[in-house]
Amino acid sequence: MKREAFKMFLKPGCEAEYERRHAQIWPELKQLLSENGVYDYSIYWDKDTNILYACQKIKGEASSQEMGNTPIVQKWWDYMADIMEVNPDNSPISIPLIEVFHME
Ligand code: RM4
Repeated sequence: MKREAFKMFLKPGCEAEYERRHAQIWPELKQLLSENGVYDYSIYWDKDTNILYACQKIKGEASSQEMGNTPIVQKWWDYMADIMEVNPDNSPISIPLIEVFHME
């Protein structure tokens, strides 16, 4: 098991919509993430900066951010692109974070 964390960037004024879409996350996306070993996955919003901090555990090889080669992830990224800062392929700009402390 690996722990990964990264930050993404929400467009201003989009927090409610971001939360609404995630409350209705597509079952097929959840299933894909789970089947590929991503679990215990949380995203936190910093209201002062609109930065989204994500943390997840990974039993497999790939993090959620490395699954853009699957149609369902790409479709989700396309869906989310209007409210997030994204790359040209609509993947969210994701900056890896360095773990400096962990306690079980
Ligand atoms: C985020 C972002 C991530 C995805 C989660 C479910 O807004 O799109 O890449 O793994 O949603």
